[in-house]
Amino acid sequence: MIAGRRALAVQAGAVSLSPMERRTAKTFCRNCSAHCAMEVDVVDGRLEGARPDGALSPYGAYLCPKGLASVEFHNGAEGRLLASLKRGEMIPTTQAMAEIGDRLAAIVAEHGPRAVAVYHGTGAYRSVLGNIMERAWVAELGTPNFFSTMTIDQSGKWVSAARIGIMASGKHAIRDADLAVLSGGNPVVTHQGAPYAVAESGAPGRSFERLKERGGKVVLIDPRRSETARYADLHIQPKPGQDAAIFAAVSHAMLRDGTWDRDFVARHCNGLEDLRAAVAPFTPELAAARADVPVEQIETLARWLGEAKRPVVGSGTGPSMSDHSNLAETMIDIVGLLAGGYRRAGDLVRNPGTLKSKVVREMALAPSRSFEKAPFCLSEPVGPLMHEMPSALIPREILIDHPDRIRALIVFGGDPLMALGDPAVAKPAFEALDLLVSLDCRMTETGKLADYVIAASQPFERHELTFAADALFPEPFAQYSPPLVPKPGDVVDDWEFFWTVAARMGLDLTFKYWGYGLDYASIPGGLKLSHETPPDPEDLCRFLCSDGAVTFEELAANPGGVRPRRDPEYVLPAPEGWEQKLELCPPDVAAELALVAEEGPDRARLRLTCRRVLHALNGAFRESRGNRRRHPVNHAYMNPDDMTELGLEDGAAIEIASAHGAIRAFVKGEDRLRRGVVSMTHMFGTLEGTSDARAEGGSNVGRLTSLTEQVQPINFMPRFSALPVEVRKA
Ligand SMILES: Nc1nc2c(c(=O)[nH]1)N[C@H]1C(S)=C(S)[C@@H](COP(=O)(O)OP(=O)(O)OC[C@H]3O[C@@H](n4cnc5c(=O)[nH]c(N)nc54)[C@H](O)[C@@H]3O)O[C@H]1N2
Ligand SMILES: Nc1nc2c(c(=O)[nH]1)N[C@H]1C(S)=C(S)[C@@H](COP(=O)(O)OP(=O)(O)OC[C@H]3O[C@@H](n4cnc5c(=O)[nH]c(N)nc54)[C@H](O)[C@@H]3O)O[C@H]1N2
Ligand code: SF4
Ligand SMILES: [Mo]
Repeated sequence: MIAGRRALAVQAGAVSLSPMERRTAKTFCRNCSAHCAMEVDVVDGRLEGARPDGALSPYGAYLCPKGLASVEFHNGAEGRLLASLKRGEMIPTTQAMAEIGDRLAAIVAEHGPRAVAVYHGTGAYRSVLGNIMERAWVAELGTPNFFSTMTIDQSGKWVSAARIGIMASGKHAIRDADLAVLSGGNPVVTHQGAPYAVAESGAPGRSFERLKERGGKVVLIDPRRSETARYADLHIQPKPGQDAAIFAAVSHAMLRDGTWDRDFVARHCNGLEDLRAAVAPFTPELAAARADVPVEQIETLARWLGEAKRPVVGSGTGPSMSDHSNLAETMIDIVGLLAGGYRRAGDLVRNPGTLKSKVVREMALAPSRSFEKAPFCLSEPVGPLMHEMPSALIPREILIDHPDRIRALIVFGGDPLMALGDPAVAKPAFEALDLLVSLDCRMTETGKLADYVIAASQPFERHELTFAADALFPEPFAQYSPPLVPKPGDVVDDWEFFWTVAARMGLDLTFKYWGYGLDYASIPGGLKLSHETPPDPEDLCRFLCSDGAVTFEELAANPGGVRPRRDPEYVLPAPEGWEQKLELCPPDVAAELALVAEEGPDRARLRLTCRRVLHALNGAFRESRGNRRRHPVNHAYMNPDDMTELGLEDGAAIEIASAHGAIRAFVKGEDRLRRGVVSMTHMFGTLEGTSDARAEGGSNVGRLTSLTEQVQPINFMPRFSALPVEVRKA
């Protein structure tokens, strides 16, 4: 413990009770892992207004529209489940959990633990205790079938790490960088920032402004002149699906000009000459022609990367969802390595972690190639990435004729039938399950098919810690929030569901401080829970603080959060004799580069690209009145010149067809888009849709995507962006 050198920034009198039962409580928003600090008014046990709390937050006073609306969402703006359901009929939640426990026990007794799978959706990430209890249960059960949205999101980044390795010192913090290069992400809308994309999650615009005030530059690569583009000194607006070629060409130019960081690369990387040979065909001219951008832009990007002292290179979902997504993400990482965009021994560690502190060293961690190792999927000879199996294989792992196939699926805070796309493949598989459970605060398309829907509590009703943001905050900070209002109706906390089901199955769980990259079962220690007495959630939070720079008691006494003031910490050198290296050009990467080099020009006239909306979070919040007014449907945005060419007027009903399916939608002109792009948000509409997108609240773009064709090797990532489509008047 570092209690000796800890001085606390204390926030006094945060909760004030008045005789009218009106109080202001300090808490934090859990709609995404930025965890922005906020104040909410609690009036007679009900939440009223919310406002940002800048007193201690490392982002300053900030709430995005989703944060500002979180009280409205909490109060049921989009219809909330207050009771659990068994095939559409109300059932007491306790009884439903007992029945589920018994069914699972019987399935495991007959078929073994592999028959049980979980899908961990976006909602699950905001449930700290639920998240860990779920992993404790999966580990105790012994099933390898852990799926999450990550493998239908940006697991190209995990593939890259598994193939080239990980630089343990991490990228430069935005607060230290002098050049930020971001491909295919729009943090100003999505608040998705470091470690993968480039920006801070909270107040992302401010992080770009500060960088520019310091004289730094921002480069954005996006077919759309997005909201983030307003900060870009250089905006490259390519055809979608060309990131692998663009970043291979940037590598080519840096190697050609001798501007790569020789010292860093020599110390930490193998395979430079193999990389040079593999990217030789990717001249800036070739990439510029493929992507249909001026060649000077690629040259400028390469030059700036060569000149920058502290560049940081990253990406959002664009490259992860398009053609050659694994290669694209790998080449983006390679450019970051060539530019030396990682912290060195002696660099300041701005946030060493508060709930869990870590020592940061300048050292390479060799590629794990975990996907080549057991346990393998049944339907494909592929193993896990970061201890997870590819979500796109869920339908095949259910339908395969094998004694170990998946028979029960627990969906935690997600809507996989919408998220996976290709309902023609996914829906029959979900229907073939012996048991499908959805644990959610509202009804989803997957929930409609489930045997049981368990009504979950919402964040302001639970005990929670800033666990997900602990390493992401730009400065050390932690906050704890007890429940602010009681749970309504017959809802349970997510952790209670997993604990209760485990207890019914006779499993004693061990509650541990888990983090990405760790195999839960191998984490030493933990809090042993009995299956007889439910744990006290406050004790669970106390346990999560037991190793940190602040104690639970300090957090509980300071509801506005705690910023541990500590001596500055610096990156340490690698341990003596450390020999692990990163691999810049493993054979599979070289082979994929050769394949892309041989491709002809892109002949697709239109490609559908992914995008997100400011006021919703994938499928969540979409049904609120405000969002229904803002987004009665998910419009198909197109460049007005493309619309003129197709004879389409603003608002016209159109049919969008891909090689896999067709949907009806409404078109809207957007001159921010380059030509040749149809830009549309996912998770709108109903699963299978009909001809009336207006009546169904939009169109399910997942009906245009495929779970079996054009999927990537290794993670089976479907093509959700840069998908060739045709558009005609409906
Ligand atoms: N408000 C809001 N916030 C969210 C979400 C939400 O739904 N709403 N969702 C959350 C989730 S789950 C995630 S994963 C994150 C995602 O966060 P982001 O990655 O920032 O999400 P998008 O806004 O979809 O940004 C993707 C960008 O990539 C561009 N693009 C598409 N195809 C390509 C391509 O081939 N190459 C390049 N270079 N660019 C391309 C698109 O035009 C778009 O601007 O956001 C999270 N935050
Ligand atoms: N075509 C296409 N498909 C895509 C994408 C795309 O861009 N294009 N994007 C992909 C990406 S990046 C993602 S992340 C996935 C999203 O896929 P999912 O995560 O499966 O979908 P969401 O709609 O985010 O589901 C989150 C659910 O969590 C619930 N929830 C919220 N809070 C809580 C809570 O505290 N507890 C519980 N138990 N539930 C809660 C919400 O009500 C909501 O139903 O979709 C993927 N699919
Ligand atoms: S950025 Fe995330 S945590 Fe912050 S207010 Fe918006 S949704 Fe909430
Ligand atoms: Mo996502």
